[in-house]
Amino acid sequence: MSNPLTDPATTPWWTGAVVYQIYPRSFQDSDGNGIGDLRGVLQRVDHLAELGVDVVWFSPVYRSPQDDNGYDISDYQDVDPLFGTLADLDEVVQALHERGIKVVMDLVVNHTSDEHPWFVESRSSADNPKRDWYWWRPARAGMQAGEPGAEPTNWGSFFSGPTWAFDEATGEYYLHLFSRKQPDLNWENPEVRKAVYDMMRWWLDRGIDGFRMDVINLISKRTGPDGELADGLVSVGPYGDAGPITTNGPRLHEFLQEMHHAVFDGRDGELLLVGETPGATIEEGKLLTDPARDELGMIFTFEHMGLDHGPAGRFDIKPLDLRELKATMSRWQAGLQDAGWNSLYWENHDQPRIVSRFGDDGEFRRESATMLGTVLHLHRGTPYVYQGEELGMTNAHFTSFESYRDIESLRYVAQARTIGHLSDDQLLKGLQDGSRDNARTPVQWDASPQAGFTTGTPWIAVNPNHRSINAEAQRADPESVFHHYRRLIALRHDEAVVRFGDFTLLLPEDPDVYAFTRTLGDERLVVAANFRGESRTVDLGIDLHGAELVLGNYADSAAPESAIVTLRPWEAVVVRA
Ligand code: ISL
Repeated sequence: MSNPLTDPATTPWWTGAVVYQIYPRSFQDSDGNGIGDLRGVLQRVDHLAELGVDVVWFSPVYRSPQDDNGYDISDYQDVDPLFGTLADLDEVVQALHERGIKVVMDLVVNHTSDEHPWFVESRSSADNPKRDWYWWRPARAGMQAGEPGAEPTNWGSFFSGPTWAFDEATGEYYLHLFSRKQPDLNWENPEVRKAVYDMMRWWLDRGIDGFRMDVINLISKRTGPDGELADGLVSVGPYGDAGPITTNGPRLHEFLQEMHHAVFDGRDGELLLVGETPGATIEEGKLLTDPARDELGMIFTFEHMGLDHGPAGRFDIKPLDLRELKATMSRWQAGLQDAGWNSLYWENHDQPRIVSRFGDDGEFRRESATMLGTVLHLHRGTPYVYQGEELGMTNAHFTSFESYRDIESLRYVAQARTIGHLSDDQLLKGLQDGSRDNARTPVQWDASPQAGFTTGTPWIAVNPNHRSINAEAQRADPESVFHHYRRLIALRHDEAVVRFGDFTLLLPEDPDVYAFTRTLGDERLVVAANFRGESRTVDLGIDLHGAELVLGNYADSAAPESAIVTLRPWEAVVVRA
């Protein structure tokens, strides 16, 4: 059986697209206040056009108290003054559209800000008409509301601490899976769903081209029972794991189909709809992305992002076992081969930089960054490039706690300190490896003091390595990470086999080499990549005599002459054979 999404006659445009994620706060500042903004984006649209991306996804620019850098929204239909105005956004959208680049907005509707008028009303009294728009619950049976341990369940939040906040005025608790300033919306209430759909239609009518849906598989959830203790989402602290109980709830597919019919009908295929779905299995992935089901176009999965997590999660990073990465990626390739669609990513605003994580951000930074890009972009699916990934930007390598800004990191440190079993050195190491701030340092445009990001003081420090790693230098160097990403993006546009070809993993047991084929009719590409800083020779089992080099990441890359292939440190080759 072949996947209907791979039929060139009917496939939607986004199966051939590459998406670029902008985290506006860190992209480009235009007014010197140290925070990136929309007029800053206008200054850099040509960078995006030169890179050749098809879509820009904007992390939230809506009105927000910025407790979680905009993922806490107090007005879905306005732009926060930090970032500019709705008119600025219209200008950015127009400038991108003029360059053939579509625009996807972040949709954060599992929760709002506690300063959103809906929540302000909801908390105002127990009989307010909007009370039921959020999850209000009394204290645990037999306990005094507000007392330690009286929360309705024992759950720990994604950002440390409990998921229930006590509200003195009405004596009840509200649910917040993220920070206490991010109360969860109650999707069981049809008025909530209607309000969300109306807002989504308003954005589409303004001319945007799709949505990236934040933690969309949390919208249908159970509110009990207690979760398992230890090794949960937050492994430090006395809290239970809410994950399995609040993820992929019983009405998820019903809600998404309802949303699809209420908002997307009549625009089918025109919109890029990508859901962020932590914890989704392949079975879930198929249900969510099979076009016949009218839910989403594709999802962000998390399995590959957890492979280097130790027992204590993202702040407990261990070396990657490449065999596990290959197994995970190829299971998803196979799982959605006949129905559904993968999104492909190494980075986003929540993840450490890939070159520091799976590559080598020192001696072989250029080689490993280009190798990692090659491997990802040669899979079937829609690739996402996170700002700075196309420059091979590295982790922040901050040496003091004071440099960190992210609420998740700060609250983790605070909680860990109250428990006290980790030393400051261990805690700092955890942040250096795992903090979301690694992805949030300003984009490195040039070698000037603030990397061309701002004329003021940036809200988070610029990485000092911008003096050598920056867009200006890379534009002038044909071997740079930037030009390699340009070639990868062009390859997807030019080669149907990259867009549609079937995926077959080679050498699953090799600990160092990631190799696979992509096949479409008589066309075959062979991809081989070395994840080590030493040369490796492997037998691919495919005769490459006469093969043609499609792409390599060394200036003198050449097509191998036989099945025996020698790859230099972090080398990647793509050949037609
Ligand atoms: O990075 C994480 C915490 O370890 C993830 O679990 C993350 O919280 C999860 O992927 C959800 O992320 C999204 O929703 C969050 C927001 O903080 C993230 O930035 C966003 O991508 C709440 O809106």
